This record gives sequence, C-alpha cells and structure tokens, in this order.
Amino acid sequence: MFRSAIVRKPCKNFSKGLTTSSLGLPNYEIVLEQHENYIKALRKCGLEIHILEAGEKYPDSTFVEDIAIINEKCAVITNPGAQSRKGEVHAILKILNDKYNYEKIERIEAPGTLDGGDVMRINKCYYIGLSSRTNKEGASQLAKILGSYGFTSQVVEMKESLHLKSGVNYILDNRLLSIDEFRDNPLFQKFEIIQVEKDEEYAANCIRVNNYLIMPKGYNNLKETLTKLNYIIIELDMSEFKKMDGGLSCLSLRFP
Ligand code: CIR
Repeated sequence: MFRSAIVRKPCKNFSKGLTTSSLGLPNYEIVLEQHENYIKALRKCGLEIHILEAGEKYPDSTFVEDIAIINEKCAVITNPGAQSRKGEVHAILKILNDKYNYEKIERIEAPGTLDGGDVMRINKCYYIGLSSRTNKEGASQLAKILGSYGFTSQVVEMKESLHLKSGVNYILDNRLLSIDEFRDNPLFQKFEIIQVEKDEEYAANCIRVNNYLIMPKGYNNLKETLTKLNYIIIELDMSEFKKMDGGLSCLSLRFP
C-alpha cells in the first residue's frame, strides 16, 4: 500500500530538458494541465501528495522518481547519471528531512551514478538496471544499502531503454509488463509476462497504485488486455511528458 507521494511542478524551462525523442517541443500549458491530472489520479488512488515548487534551474526536475528510492524502511538519495540533473537532489533531500521521518537518509556517492528509473521493486527484491545513467558502482552501492535494511537485489543488464522502467514494470499479482528487451531475461521468468507490442512500448510504463492501474492514454491493445484481467484503469494523457522521455512512474516518488 502506498500512502504518500512527492511530485514536483514542471518548471518553465521544461522543454530544455534531456530527450531522445523527436516528437517536438512540449506545450507548457498542456504540461501543467497533464501534471495536475496526474496529481488528481494519485489522490483518487488514496495518496496524500506533497507538491514541490518547480525547480527553474533544472528542466528535468519534475521527473522526481530518478532522485530517490524510498520504501517503508529507508530513503536513498541518488547521484543522477546526467550532469544536468545532479542538483535536483537538494530539494528532495530537504523535503525528506523536513517532512518524513527517516532515521538516516542514505546517499549514492560518486563515482557511483544511479537514476531511480532504473530501480524496480518486486516484493522484497530490487531489480537495478545498468543503463546509460546507472553504472555498476551505483548499482552495487544501492544493493549494499538496501541489503542492510533486509532487501535483496538483482542487477539487470540493459541494451536500449533509457531506464529499466521504460521497458518493464511490476503491476502486482505476479505480473510484469514488458517490452521485447526484457521479455526473455531469465530474471523475470518467474513472473507472468504481459508482452507490450513494439508500437505501444511507451505504455510499458504503467504504475500500479493501490487498487488502480494508471496507464498512458491511447494504447488500446494493452488497455484491452489489462481490462480483461480486471484491472481498474485510470488513463492519463501523457503526450507532453513523452516528448521529454518521461513516463508515468518518473513523475512521482510513491511510498508507504
Ligand atoms: C531525462 O532524460 O532524464 C528526462 N528527460 C526524463 C527522465 C525520465 N525518468 C524516468 O524514466 N524515470
């Protein structure tokens, strides 16, 4: 069960963030509207939301998921892999210190780098993807920290996706949504894998939040599959975040 989430308002410089997409520039008015709808959806799922002020110096700072790993036992501040994102940690560290009671806030330290988007929790195990943002040192620091709190970890080799959770996500009920890149990975064979087709890959990044499954709007094959499996779906238009390589999971830090 999640009870809380931290989100951060998109800043006016949002369109200056990092991206590999060729979908064009996001429209800031629509970005704000889509972000508000995202917050409403999390509230509908029963979460109390803490909204951080926009970080004007950091165009990608609305993608808070990359900046911390938070669970019922610990909070870990990452060292984001992209230089332009490193300063995003201050606002998250501050809110965790001021509002949430973690005995100690752990840190990933250089030369280790790690983005939260590469970290997927399934029960007591964390899967940590090695990507262009997360290096072996970062993954091993995180595994060690989590190990000291009773969690296990597995490192996942990656080929193409920006982040692990761009391509594979756990939606409870022993099920994973997965694109081709991860489908045959031996680490995931103990789960029921729901294949996300090539033309719907963006929709692999759905988030299960308590009783609901939040998915991006417009991916009808996957929606049909998930509806048949009785998920209670909330669909959100993510067009402007997609232009900056952002998905549903990256817009919040969700925790008990
Ligand atoms: C970046 O490239 O860092 C941002 N434009 C998008 C980050 C998306 N985060 C995520 O998938 N966890």
